Amino acid sequence: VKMSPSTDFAEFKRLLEPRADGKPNKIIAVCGAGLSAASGIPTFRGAGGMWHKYDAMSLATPEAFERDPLLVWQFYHYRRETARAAQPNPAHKALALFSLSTTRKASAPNSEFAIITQNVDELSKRALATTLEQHPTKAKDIAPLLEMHGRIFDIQCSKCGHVETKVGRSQVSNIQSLPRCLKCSALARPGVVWFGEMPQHLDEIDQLVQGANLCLVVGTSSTVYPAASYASKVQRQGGKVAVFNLDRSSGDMSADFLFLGPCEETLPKALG
Ligand code: BJW
Ligand code: ZN
Repeated sequence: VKMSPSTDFAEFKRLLEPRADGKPNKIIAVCGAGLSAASGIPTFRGAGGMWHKYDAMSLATPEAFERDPLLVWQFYHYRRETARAAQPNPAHKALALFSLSTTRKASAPNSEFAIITQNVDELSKRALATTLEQHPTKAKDIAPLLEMHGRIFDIQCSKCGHVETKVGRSQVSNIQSLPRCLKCSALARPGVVWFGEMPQHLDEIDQLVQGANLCLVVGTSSTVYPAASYASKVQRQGGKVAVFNLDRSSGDMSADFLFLGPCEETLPKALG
């Protein structure tokens, strides 16, 4: 019989202690929209997942873009401006500090770490950049950060796939003003991954999931695949799972640890 998940931080921290066999603990964090909620970025499902009268999920699809590219661009333009104005919160900062082997070794000596995020807002990257200014670190001592659903600031050609990063503010007032591909001049779209499309960095992610013996599941409803499958995969190979979520989420009763509450409070406590 499986016991219900532990809620004990001290017991969780024992998972971060060096292993008896001398091998490093291999830790991954699988993150979702709840990680950025405290930064003022609305989540997709439940309260906050609405834009004007539209459900966010119905606009984040290839079909919606084909039907009404102007509407979809206006939705993404709004979300870009929200993300641009937002600041990383204490949960992003805790993950960033945990991403540098120099700062991680205080709480998790002899460990490896990687962040797999479904978020497209680049707040994890910005938190890492700030942390690196405060703790200059060699490149090899920085944990990988894999943005599997792309980046909201990228634009991608809907025809040839060409991607431009760090593009300025786009004009989205009418269909003629929408961004176009610099290579083939076809209509461009946001550089994010929609349903039915292949998430990014899947080979590297699969390697990390396969090697992991601890999976932190942070602020995700765990309803979107393949991200939703990583925790159970880690558990099947003998690893542990710790869920950090404001509310109940899919599969959380199978977790080894369940920290219900805002992750901007629980993560710094667990990883600090
Ligand atoms: C807090 C908090 C606080 C609030 N603190 N917590 C297997 C089974 C069934 C279906 C499939 C399957 N495999 C694939 C599919 C199809 C499909 C899928 O998953 N469908 C499901 C709906 C059933 N998946 C795909 O199509 C994916 N591609 C794919 O599978 O390719 C083929 C493939 C083949 C083989 C191997 C691998 C792949 C692509 C999925 C793309 C998802 N795209 C979106 C939009 C991105 C662009 C954009 O930003 O607009 O990604 S949809 C949306 O959902 C977005 C998110 O990244 C994603 C996940 O949402 P998330 O982050 O979990 O947010 P919420 O809102 O759901 O949850 C927030 C949580 O935070 C809640 O739990 C709150 O309680 C919590 N919270 N405040 C802590 N302060
Ligand atoms: Zn093109």
